[in-house]
Amino acid sequence: EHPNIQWFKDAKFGLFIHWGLYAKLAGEWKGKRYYGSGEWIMNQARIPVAEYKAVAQTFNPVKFNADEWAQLASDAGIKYMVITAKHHEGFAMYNSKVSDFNIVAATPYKKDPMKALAAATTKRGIQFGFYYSQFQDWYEPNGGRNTWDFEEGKKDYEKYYKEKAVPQLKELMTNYGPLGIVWFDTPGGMTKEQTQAFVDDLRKLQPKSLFSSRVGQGLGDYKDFGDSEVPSTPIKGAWESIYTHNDSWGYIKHDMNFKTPAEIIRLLANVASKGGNLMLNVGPDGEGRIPEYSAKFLRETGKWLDKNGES
Ligand code: FUL
Repeated sequence: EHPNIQWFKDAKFGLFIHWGLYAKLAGEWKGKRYYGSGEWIMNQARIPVAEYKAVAQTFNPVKFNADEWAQLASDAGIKYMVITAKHHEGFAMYNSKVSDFNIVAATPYKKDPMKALAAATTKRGIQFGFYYSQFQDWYEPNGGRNTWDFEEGKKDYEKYYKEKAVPQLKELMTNYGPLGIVWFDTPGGMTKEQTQAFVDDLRKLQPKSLFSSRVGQGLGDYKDFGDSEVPSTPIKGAWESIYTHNDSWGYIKHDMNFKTPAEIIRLLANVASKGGNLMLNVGPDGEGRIPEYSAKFLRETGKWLDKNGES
């Protein structure tokens, strides 16, 4: 068991945030609408890297306000926040020296929102963490799963890990203070030995951070179930269920299927009764705003938790 697991076991409620260039596209590409998993639009629409890259020039989330987001989380009774530092699209939402495809170097916004968010959450006693897509990277010739620009047979995954994924993870684990969680996702084909070496290397930087189970090979510090899955019976040990507030992780402007406060509370109660945490996702838009219904329903959830002594 990880020596720092207790806060996680007690947490019950986390906030997941999917935010990247896909938020700017908002579920639409060249007049065609997509539904579900807005963060997959580059893949769904087979958008060539050269065209996707240009989206960055229009990404200017001037409405982003770290204190508002962290205060919302706090009002909702949330104890930890995990945000996408880099999703499968390969775009770093922070100031990265490793790749120019990042919010500071490639957008008119030019600022690092993660710095402000790390500070705003820490100030409110919320554990802060990063999601990082360690294998899938559709922007890189050697990253996982872009087969529309790059030939699978020519990929050198080792090179991608060595030159992008590991150095970026090291930046994230060095420049943003203590992280509660590093949330890995969709492991590639690394063997157990390779995964162990990868984990050991990163652990040195932040021995107190918890690693999600999607690092692969059973080497995470707690268990994540599938997307939108609650186990049918109580489970011992530390674990988490992940759900999104509407039907997509990343922002889609034509998705209004938000769970009501009553539905969120039922979900929380179901997960808690089986001994786990619920990490509920919101998808801020390309301007940097959390959707109005997410903010409203999260606040109402928080009020209910307050009144019923659960928080
Ligand atoms: C999945 C990803 O592929 C989705 O885009 C999303 O991030 C979800 C939480 O995990 O595996």
